[in-house]
Amino acid sequence: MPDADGKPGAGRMPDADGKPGAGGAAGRLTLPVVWSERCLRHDPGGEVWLGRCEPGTEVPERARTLLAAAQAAGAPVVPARSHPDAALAAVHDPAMLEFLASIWADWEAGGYPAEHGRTRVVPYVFPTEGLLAGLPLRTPAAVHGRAGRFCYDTMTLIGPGSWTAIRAAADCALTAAGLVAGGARAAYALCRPPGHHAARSAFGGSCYLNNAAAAAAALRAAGAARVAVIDIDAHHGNGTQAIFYDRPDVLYASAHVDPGAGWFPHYAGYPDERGAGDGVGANLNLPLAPGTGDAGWLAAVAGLCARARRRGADAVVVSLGVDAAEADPESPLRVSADGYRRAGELIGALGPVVAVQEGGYDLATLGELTVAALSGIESAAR
Ligand code: SP5
Ligand code: ZN
Repeated sequence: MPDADGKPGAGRMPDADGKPGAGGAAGRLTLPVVWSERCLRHDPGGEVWLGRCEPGTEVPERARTLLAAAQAAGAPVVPARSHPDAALAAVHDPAMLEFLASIWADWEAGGYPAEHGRTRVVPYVFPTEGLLAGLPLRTPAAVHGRAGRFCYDTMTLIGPGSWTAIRAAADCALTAAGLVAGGARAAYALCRPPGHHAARSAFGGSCYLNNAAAAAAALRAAGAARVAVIDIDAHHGNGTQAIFYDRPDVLYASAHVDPGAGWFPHYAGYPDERGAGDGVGANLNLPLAPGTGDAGWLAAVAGLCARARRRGADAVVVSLGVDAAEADPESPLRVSADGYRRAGELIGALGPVVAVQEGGYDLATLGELTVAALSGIESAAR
């Protein structure tokens, strides 16, 4: 296991398979990589998709691969510092924090793993608006009844190490935000699990706590008057959008595969979602057709950056998912590593950047893609 002390170890360099190392073509990195070994403790153990349990793509190996690639490119590794729950309560319902912290222990105490072979928390009843129809929201007596209280899909499972990793990922993002608030031009939070699908009181899409939103709120609390969240994950960050939807001080701007063409998160990410109340104009969605490729994707990223520049941003959080890439199994956007590097340059030119890892599921290329984006960011960040 790689240490959090910045020493690259033999045997985990990305060139072990004979390809050039990630530090070669994509460039060297000097920005700090904020990391916690605890991010590896979450093992969703698959995902229930369309009624069947499938292997799932949000696996611990993703984080190991990203860390090895960043270290091979020369980046120093900084251990995540633990932050108080108050930093999370800025963007999440404390009741959801309590749920996430305790549901595995309740599940285990209820005998679900030992007596029934249910090795992960999987919800089956969801208290939607239509189900409640105005009734008060009660707390179900059964743990399996409670399991869907905050979760909105069947793909976001919880196991024994999940909360440890979820909390560590948030600490990575908060630590990186602290480095940038303290004067660093850029920092990279190697968060796992990812976060941009998690809203104030709802989680799903392989996300539990919204790491990028927590970083943006921390930058605001540290004195940035305006923060821009630029989301280049292949999917729309419905959670981040929802958290900041009525706020003028945090721009949310995303380029993503068009939910109108049938893609997750299906219910959000449309171009007419422009913000509410004082936040009108501080939300920008640029949905893209499947198969878009570098030129169209980079034009959209430039559009996000233009909006950030126009509104003014003292600091930038980039939701850095590399699942828009050509080989990614979860999206059809077909962006190249060079496209990611150029997107990084566009974003880095906006100001100091906190890069927060989101998706990216092709283990063979996600390290190279992320290093490319980060090298673009740090070549331009001011
Ligand atoms: C953070 C992030 O990128 N979350 C993306 C979640 C999107 N997953 C929705 C689609 C799930 C279906 N996966 C099908 C792959 C074959 N098993
Ligand atoms: Zn994604």
